[in-house]
Amino acid sequence: MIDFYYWPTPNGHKTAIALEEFELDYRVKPINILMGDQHAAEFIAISPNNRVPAIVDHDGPGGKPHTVFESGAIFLYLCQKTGKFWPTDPVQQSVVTQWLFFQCANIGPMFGQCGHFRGYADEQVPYAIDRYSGEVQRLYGLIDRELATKKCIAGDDFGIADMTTYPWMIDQQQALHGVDIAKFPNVARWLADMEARPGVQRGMAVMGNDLKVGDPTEETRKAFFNRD
Ligand SMILES: N[C@@H](CCC(=O)N[C@@H](CS)C(=O)NCC(=O)O)C(=O)O
Repeated sequence: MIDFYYWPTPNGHKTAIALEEFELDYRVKPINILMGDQHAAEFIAISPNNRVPAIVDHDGPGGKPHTVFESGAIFLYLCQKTGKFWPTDPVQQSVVTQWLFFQCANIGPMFGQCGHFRGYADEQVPYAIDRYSGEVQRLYGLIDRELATKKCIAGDDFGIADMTTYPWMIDQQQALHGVDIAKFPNVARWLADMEARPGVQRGMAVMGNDLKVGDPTEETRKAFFNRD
């Protein structure tokens, strides 16, 4: 059994999709990041960077519990644990790893900052909005070019690069990031393929798609934006 420390954000969704696609038994431990749960000492003991997602695998290596934070590390751990979505060919392993790291190091941080400055920041900062919106457009263009010749991000087979990237590009995120999907037809085709997968649908439905459960106070809001 895996304890899954989760909130319905893109990084949370992608890991929920993985747990479904890998067909693993898990139970959800909600961490309401808008109410400050990520700053609780018990959670920091599991996720030192006070971010979701994190997992505790009670059937870890050697039969002992094992904790993993950082979504990319969680994905590699699940591949190693199960052998699923992990190609046997070392070249393809390297390709998959590149696109996994690409998502964690580029799509996540840039899209995240774009969403912050466009949708959540208290003040409008035109330089930041332009900077991150431009990066999002560039990254959409990059993925659109890749998907012109491949069915999925790391090749023709669905895999962890698709699971990690998909929740960052759903309609709700496109609206937040100011993306016109008509400009990226290969991404649009791939999104439709992802949406058709039952594992993706189940992962996205784990806690729905609403970040806001409870009423954040000024104090929890400050904690969320790290101004405390
Ligand atoms: N590099 C981390 C990023 C995780 C992350 O940024 N999680 C966000 C939700 S998508 C979070 O927990 N935010 C809480 C906060 O900012 O206080 C990963 O890939 O796991």
